[in-house]
Amino acid sequence: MKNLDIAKILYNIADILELQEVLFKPLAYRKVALALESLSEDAGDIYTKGGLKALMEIPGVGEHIAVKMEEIIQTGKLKYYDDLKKEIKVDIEQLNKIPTLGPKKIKLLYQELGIKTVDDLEKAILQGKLRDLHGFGEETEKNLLKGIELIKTRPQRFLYAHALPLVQEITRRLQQGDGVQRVEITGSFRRGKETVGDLDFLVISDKAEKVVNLFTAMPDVKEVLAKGSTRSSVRLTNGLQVDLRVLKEKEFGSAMLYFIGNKEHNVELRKLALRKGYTLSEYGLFRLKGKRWVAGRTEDEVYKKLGLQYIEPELRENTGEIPAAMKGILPRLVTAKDINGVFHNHSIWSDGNNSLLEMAQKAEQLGLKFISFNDHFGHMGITNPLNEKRLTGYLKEIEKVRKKVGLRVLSGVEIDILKDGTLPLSAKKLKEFDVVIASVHVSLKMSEEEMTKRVCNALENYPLNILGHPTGRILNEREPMAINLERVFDVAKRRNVFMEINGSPGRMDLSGLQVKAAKEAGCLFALSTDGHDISHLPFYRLGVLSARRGWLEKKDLLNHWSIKRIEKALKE
Ligand code: DGT
Ligand code: CA
Ligand code: CA
Ligand code: ZN
Repeated sequence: MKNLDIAKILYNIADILELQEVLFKPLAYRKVALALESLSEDAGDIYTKGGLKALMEIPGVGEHIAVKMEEIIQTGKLKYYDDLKKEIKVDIEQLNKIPTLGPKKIKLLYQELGIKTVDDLEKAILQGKLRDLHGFGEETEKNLLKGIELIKTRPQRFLYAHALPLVQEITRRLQQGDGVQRVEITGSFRRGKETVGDLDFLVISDKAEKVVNLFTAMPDVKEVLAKGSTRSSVRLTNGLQVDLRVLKEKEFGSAMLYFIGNKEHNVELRKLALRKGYTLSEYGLFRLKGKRWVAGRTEDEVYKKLGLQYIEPELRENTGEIPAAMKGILPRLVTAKDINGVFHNHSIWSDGNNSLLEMAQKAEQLGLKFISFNDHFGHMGITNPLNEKRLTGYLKEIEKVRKKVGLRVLSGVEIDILKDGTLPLSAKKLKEFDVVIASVHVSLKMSEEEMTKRVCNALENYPLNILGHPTGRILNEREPMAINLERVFDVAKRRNVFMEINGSPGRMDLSGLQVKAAKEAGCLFALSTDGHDISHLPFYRLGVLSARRGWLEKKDLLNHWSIKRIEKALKE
């Protein structure tokens, strides 16, 4: 059982308990689930090393939950959960997957209409039964139907962050294989895409069959989809497909090129090869006449023969990287090492799990030189937002934290952009913060024209520093809101507002392609964790992937600048 699978069970337990009107417990389960989602160490390993005691050191885990985790780790099941499911008879797991449907609505649907399954829900909507319920209406019905359609037809893609621990584990296992010289992950994962359809591994070994056997025998494999002497595909217990190819050293570079892709990049490379008198395949670069092998051991060797600079995997999307590589003008991409600090962090002053001090200390441990706190300010009830009354205490505590840590602590808020494009604090008040992030959180469904005006209005009329998660998308759950980003980029540039690259695994907002467009429009960027827990702070590394996919160099990112220069830029 992976941390994420355990987390899912805990989330579902929380939802069922909420249906049963149990108080407090749901919150406790959700808290642990959240911590598990971003824990870098496997809970199973933690348990093996230190038993129940060690589990209880995971944030939020008390004895009761630790015992349940122990059962899940040991048996892969939890009797308490199975009993709860039988008791309640509501298919929480499936209903939860419908975008816009959360535990509160599921509960209401069950109590008022006895809805237990996705099919029940679809029937009830088609019979028009939902529109009279409190908090529902024809609009909600339409959205739910769309959501049902979506989960029925959409092949689920996996979040990069959720695939990451699996990639690490599979790599480790393959490296132990007989005669294995090298293991590389390729495909969309290697390109740093925010979601992946499947995983693609390449291995160099002269004992291909043994490697294939090792691969199909991994403990997480649920089903072997294909198995040959040098290749295989499997499905893991969590549903993710993993492909493997075992190769010889001589073809490794050309195979890397082919499997890192993307397809459109590959097609362009082949065309270029043909123009230069070669053919390019996954097996190598060959002379067109006589088919003599020319190159293929390394990617660099193939790019060189084609007259190209080496192209970083994140750029291989056929969005202009090949002509740029021909001219030798590819950007020198930013790396995680270039990041000196992170923006957009929450604490228990709004909806975070940790205190300001805990967050700042963790950032310091990670080697960061600054952290910016941006607790919610606005009207969204669920996030326990700050208000004018609580601001004084918040700022005072930030002042205290400053004296206890060695890194620079920036004060700020994440403030709601209201429906009419105004903010719930005056421009004068906003100037008292080091960093003001403004984001859209409520009334997401507006026409493109209205939403664009709303956001531009905020950019024009207030002293903002960063536009938070500019599209509002939630991966696999919520589509980006309708907004004309070109117009937003123009205004942001003119008003010196940085565009956010939000590294929260489920957001990744802006996307790499949008970052590229914003850069072309002249914008600068602030990379953020959107951290709600100390375990979220390392998420800035995901943001770095989007920055790289957006062709950013270190000069484009506020996070790389010196503190002095950052503070000066934020005042402008
Ligand atoms: P995914 O898995 O949907 O997130 O996206 P990818 O890019 O990982 O796609 P996948 O797994 O189907 O294929 C892995 C790589 O293989 C892909 O990045 C490029 C290459 N590839 C796949 N199909 C073709 C093709 O029809 N032509 C060429 N030239 N390359 C292909
Ligand atoms: Ca893939
Ligand atoms: Ca694949
Ligand atoms: Zn936000």
